Amino acid sequence: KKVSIIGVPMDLGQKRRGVDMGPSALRYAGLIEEVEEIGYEVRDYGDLQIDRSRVKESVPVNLTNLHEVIRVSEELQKEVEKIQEEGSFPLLLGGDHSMSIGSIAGLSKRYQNLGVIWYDAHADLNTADTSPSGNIHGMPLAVNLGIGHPSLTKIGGYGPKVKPENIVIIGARSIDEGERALIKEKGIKVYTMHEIDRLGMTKVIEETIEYLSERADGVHLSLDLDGIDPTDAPGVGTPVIGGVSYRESHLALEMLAESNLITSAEFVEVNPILDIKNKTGDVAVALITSLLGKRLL
Ligand code: DIR
Ligand code: MN
Ligand code: MN
Ligand code: MN
Repeated sequence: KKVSIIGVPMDLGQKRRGVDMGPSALRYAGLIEEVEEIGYEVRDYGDLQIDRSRVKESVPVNLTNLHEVIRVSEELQKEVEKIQEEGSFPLLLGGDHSMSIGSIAGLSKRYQNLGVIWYDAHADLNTADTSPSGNIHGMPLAVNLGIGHPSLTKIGGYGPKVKPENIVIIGARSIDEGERALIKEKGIKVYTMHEIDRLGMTKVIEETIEYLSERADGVHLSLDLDGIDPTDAPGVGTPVIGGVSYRESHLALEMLAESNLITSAEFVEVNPILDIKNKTGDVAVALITSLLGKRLL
């Protein structure tokens, strides 16, 4: 059993500083040791380089820091492909969620039907036309569907990377108008907090596993820590009240571990500057170990 780790200290997909320290926070919280303890051979490839000097470059309207996001995405795509060739489980640490453009560009080359679980308070389905912020971290899922600026949707030389019917969004509670329209148009499966409250997390994950195992040949878990309630995960740039609890999230990831469905994962948007004594970093590491099969007994 092998896990390969890459940190992506990317913070250019949004406008607050601090999320670039996410990978350090997870390593500081004992990530490598904890994963080794479960019995994995861990390779830590360290962090990609982000060039902050490029923040003043001019970009198309409503696509903040586009050029550096493209460069990092291309680099991450290549690194992820290398890890997959090693037959190792890719575990990617963010960084803001724009990194998912590069990670999924690398991952999806291998699969005809890559499934994606998007665990997030947001849908990340904006484009430059619909985004209220111009922040690319609110756009990666649209980009992976092939919707958005061509310089992003064509990363890796192909696209779309993911089919709408192969996506499950879990934990959504802040959805913009353009995102709502896209969800309806494409028929994307979404468990908002309403469905999680009504059905319970057990049912939500059972259904998700059944749904994706019928159609996907690999499943990537893209977990934005802001999916979890801010009382349990305060160290995120865009906290939204009324989220999934720490316990429910553990349950979800333990059930996913048992299903053997997940073939790669990323844990993003940890911002240690906004955190309380690395609480969110600790939560992320605990959830990663659950996903990788840690059990109490
Ligand atoms: C908002 C916030 N929907 C946007 N998105 C965030 O800027 O597009 N995603 N925070 O994680
Ligand atoms: Mn997100
Ligand atoms: Mn593919
Ligand atoms: Mn989010």
